[in-house]
Amino acid sequence: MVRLPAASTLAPSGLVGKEHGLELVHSGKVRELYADGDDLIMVASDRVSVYDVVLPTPIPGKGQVLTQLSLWWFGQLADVVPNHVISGTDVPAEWAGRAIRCRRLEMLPVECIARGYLAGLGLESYRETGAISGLSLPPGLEEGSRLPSPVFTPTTKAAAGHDEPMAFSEVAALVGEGVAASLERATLEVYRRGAALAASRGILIADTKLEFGLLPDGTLMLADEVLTPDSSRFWLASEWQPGRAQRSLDKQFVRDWSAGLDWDRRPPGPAIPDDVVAATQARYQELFARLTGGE
Ligand code: PZK
Repeated sequence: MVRLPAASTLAPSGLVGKEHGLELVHSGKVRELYADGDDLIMVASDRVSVYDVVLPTPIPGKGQVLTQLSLWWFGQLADVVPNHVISGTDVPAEWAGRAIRCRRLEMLPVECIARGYLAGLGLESYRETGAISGLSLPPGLEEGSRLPSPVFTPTTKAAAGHDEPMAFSEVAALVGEGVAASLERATLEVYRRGAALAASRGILIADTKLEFGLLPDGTLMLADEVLTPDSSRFWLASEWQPGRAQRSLDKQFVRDWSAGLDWDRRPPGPAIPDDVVAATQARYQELFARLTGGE
């Protein structure tokens, strides 16, 4: 069994920042993770990435919207699988609204992806082999097509470079047969429940990436963020049209604007103009209101 590293071994000390008296244990493209005693505090920034490049201009309010959306989904899905959330309010005041106090888990080294529509790497795999993660799909599907039923397409968690697809047997070899089966079940059930709820509000969730961890007693817990536009592809149902690339509900303004620039999609990215920032900000807020509204 893999032992949970002590907080001080998660990142080499001397390289970690100290802010608010908390130790920075992980810095992602758009989020930071701090240790607070036995707990972790996950902080979402307003940074935005397109084509895997973080742009120099923040989208004000993005971190708050994604944090509140994730908290809302954790609540909606709590009967499917328990989650790592301790509190969305008991966080340092400067991060109020965009941070979550979480339980520290033994994270499982698998990116758990569920796909209900053909896009991204799932589309590439289907075009090359007619299958995704070893699961044969019917012929004649197009970009954006809905799959006959959602599929579990786990990948490795590469520290650097690209995540590689994993067969179910490879997941089982890493985490054990029982945990692997639980990961597949929980991933597909979270996706089905989330996609059905979103669809009832005019939003399609094409795919989503989930991360899980274990409590010391072996209980499987949903961790990280859940069903946010940074972890999932959201499409407007009214615009959905298989056979072409679908418009991303959140970042389309940024993508459309950047497509007209002389930028090779390598860092550093270009600064985003005010009108594109404002339109993108409005998109995030609209997405949140649509999904969570009408409670
Ligand atoms: C954990 N990440 C990803 C990287 C972030 C997040 N509950 C947990 N217990 C232990 N470890 C993690 C979690 C969670 N969630 C998550 N890395 C470790 C990550 C960078 C920034 F906000």
